[in-house]
Amino acid sequence: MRTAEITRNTSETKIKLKLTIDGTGQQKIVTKIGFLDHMLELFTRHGRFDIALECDGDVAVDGHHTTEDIAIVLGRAFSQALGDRRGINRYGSMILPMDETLVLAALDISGRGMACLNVAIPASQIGGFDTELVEEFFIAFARELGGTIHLQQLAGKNSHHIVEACFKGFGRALAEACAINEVAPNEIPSTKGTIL
Ligand SMILES: [Mn+2]
Repeated sequence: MRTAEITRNTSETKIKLKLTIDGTGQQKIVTKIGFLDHMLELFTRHGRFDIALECDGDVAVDGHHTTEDIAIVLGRAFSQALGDRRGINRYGSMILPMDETLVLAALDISGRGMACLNVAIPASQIGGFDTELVEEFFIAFARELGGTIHLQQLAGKNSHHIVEACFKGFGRALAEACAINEVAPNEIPSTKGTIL
């Protein structure tokens, strides 16, 4: 079972997370930020992970610490649950349409943490959530996972759709990258012999 359980407490956020990579999309997510709950629920459902996540953060300040710290804990949990990366596909991608929006999500679980976003979100806030935190989320996730995340907006105008397409597409791409490659289930997918 590829699972991880993490508790992380700082003066800014207190987070409890339970992750199962090979799940069915079950979720219990409470972040105190409605729009972030919505995005993480989509990510969980479309990646078919099981995630129980509770965050008690300083949302009276703003959503920054909560968003970034949740991404840290999620990225770390996926990294832990994947272990030495043996047998995984390593790469995953999805071109995700949502109405007028189209977003390309591509991922390489390479050992190198990096997020490249080319996404123009017209609104600065969605339901009180600062949209500049989208990039912060993926940067923190990529760093902790040890992987390269690309999100390229190919079309789209509606801010809610654009962000939602990023989270859904990333969920699908991550599920594919984490999945076991049936052709080479015992190989570490790197010419270097190690990914970590
Ligand atoms: Mn929505």
